[in-house]
Parts: sequence; C-alpha cells; structure tokens
Amino acid sequence: MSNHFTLLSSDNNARRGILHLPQGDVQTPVFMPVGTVGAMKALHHDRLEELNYQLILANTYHLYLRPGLDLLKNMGGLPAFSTWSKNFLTDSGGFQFFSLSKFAKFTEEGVKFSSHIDGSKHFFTPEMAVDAQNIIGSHIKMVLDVCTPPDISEKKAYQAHLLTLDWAKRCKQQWELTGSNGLLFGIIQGNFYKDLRRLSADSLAELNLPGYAIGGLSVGEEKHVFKEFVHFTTPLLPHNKPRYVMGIGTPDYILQAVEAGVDMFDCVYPTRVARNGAAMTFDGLLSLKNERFMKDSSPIDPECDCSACRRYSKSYLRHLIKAKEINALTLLTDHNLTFMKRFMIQVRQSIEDKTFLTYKQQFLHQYYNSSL
Ligand code: PRF
Ligand code: ZN
Repeated sequence: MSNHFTLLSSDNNARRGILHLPQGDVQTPVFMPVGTVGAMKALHHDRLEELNYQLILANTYHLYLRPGLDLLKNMGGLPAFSTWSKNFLTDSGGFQFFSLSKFAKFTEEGVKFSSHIDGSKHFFTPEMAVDAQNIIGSHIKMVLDVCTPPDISEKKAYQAHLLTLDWAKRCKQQWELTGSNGLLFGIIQGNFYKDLRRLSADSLAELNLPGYAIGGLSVGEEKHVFKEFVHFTTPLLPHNKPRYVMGIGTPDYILQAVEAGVDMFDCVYPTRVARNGAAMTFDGLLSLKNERFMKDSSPIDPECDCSACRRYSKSYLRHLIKAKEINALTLLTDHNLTFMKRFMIQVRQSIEDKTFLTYKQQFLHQYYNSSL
C-alpha cells in the first residue's frame, strides 16, 4: 500500500478509501468540483469550505494564460494567492488543447497552440507542464497527455498513446528533478481500442507514479461505449493507487465509474447546469425555468440545507433566473454542490455497508425515471 492512499473497504469492485494530501485527508470516492482559475464560478470559498470540499480542480492551461506564471510565482502560488486552504488538483492542459484550442499542433517535442483569449501563439512542453504546476503549487499534478476524439483510426490512436507515454516519462523526470512536489498522476489514453488501453495502462504502470487517471473517455462516445471502456480499463490500473476518471460528473456516469472501481472524478457539470437554471435533486434534474414552477411555493428540496432551499421557493428562484439576477447563479451553484456532497456521502456509505449495487439501482430509478 502506498502511503498517500488507504483502501478502507470494498463492495465488489467499488472501493472506499482515503487520499492523504498535504492540506488534509480526502474521503473517496470523491467528486472534485472544477474551479478553473482558482475560484468556483459563482461561489465563495467560505461556502465550499462549509460544504467540506477538500479537493478542487484548477486548470494549468487557463492559469498559464491568465494571470500567468510570473504573477502566480510572485504571489506565492495559487493556494496563497486564492487563499483556498484545502487541496488543489491541476489538470495539465492536455485536454484543453484538445477542446479549447482548435488549431493545436502536437509534435514530439510539445504542443503549439493559440490562446482562446487573445489568439496569441504559445508552445508548451511536458517539462513546462510540470514547471507550471510547480509554480501553481497544486497538490496533485497531471502529466501532459494527448486526448483524442472517438472516431480516429487505430494507427492514429496508437501514435497518440505513444506520445502520451513519452510525455509521461518526461513529466516524471522533470517532477523528480524539481523536488517531487505533490503527487504526479499518469493518464491512460488509447482511444476506444482495448489493446491500446491495455498497452497504455501497462506501460504507465511501469513508471510507478503515485496515481493514475483514465483520460479520453466522455469525449462524445455513446454511453454504452463509456460504460464498456470504464469497466475494461479500471481493473488494468494498479490496485493500491488512486484511480481517477477525468471529466465526468453526471450521477449515472459517476455510479458507473464507482462500480468499476474508480476513486476520483471531476466535472463542470453540476456548477455549469446550475448557472443554466437547473437544480439536481434525488428525483432528477429540475429546470427551474419551466412554467410548471411559476407558482410553486415549495423549496427545491425540503431536506437540502443549502442557501437556496433554506429560504426560497422554486417560484421565487425561477423569477430570479428569468430576471437574470446574478445571485440566482450563486444559489443554484450552492444547491448543486450541496446535492453532490449528499450524493457522494450516500455512495461512500453504501460501499461501507456493502449495498452499493442496490443503492445504485435505487438511485438511478429515482433520478432518471422520476415523474417530477
Ligand atoms: N486528459 C486530460 N484532462 C481531461 C481529459 C483527458 O483525457 C478528459 C477526458 N474526458 C477530461 N479532462 N488531461
Ligand atoms: Zn438546496
């Protein structure tokens, strides 16, 4: 057992554990909300702390472009600059080049890309990804990887996997050279080819990194394909290390990943849909813009103790959303992150109780087949 991760119990493949990080322990399975630039959109750190989130995600790509590494260095890194006193995980930029920078060009040496902010040209290498994450001061760092879309040839997928592996080696070397700060996680790629996923997992495992992520899933493939690949890939990862599926956050995908033996996931989903007027509840997603809530004087969820549910009716929240009042964004973000907190507590409890599969079935039935 590695000393930064303790497996407490399991239920079939689902795992209950603790990730020991510099700024405190994290109970797993854990959902990490995304604070791209070092802030949760629409929500204060105070409330995130009250909700007991111990680990949030920030993006190297965004922070590198703005405010830039010089400023972050000057301000003592992102934890000091932002005053977020719990843990940060930073994504390396691999996915942002793929999703945000349309003309990114990958070469053996690194990736050429243009800023989504002002179009300026940049060149980023695996070594720079580690240096940047060192300056940011994140507690979990990700290697620079090459994420690919679902419809490419096996040959192209093989090349992307090879580059990802080579970059992981360079990231590890740079991480060790610069003092092995924080935990460096590898990222499995291999597109939707099982032999490549296996090759990627096996080769990365040899690097003996502190944790492993599955990348390149939830990139537009059908849900049954996601399910097949998360169940195929997860058992290929080292058993005694944290396993992370990048970029998933809907309850059905989370439950599928937990069932496969995944410990960590992140997504903008709960905070993004909140800003769009949608509230997550155990009876499913409620779009508060809907006319049926116009005269609904009850809270979103009477059992939720977020700032929206403690005080306001669905009718009033709908009015705020319709009127584009900015605190509607805050109220719904608070609600959805409160929901995710309650949901993950239940998931962890069900693993401890060895009732995860029953819990999953019951949750999915209530969430997705609801008549609400
Ligand atoms: N790689 C990295 N970050 C990511 C992904 C990936 O493949 C994904 C894919 N869903 C989300 N975020 N570095
Ligand atoms: Zn609420």
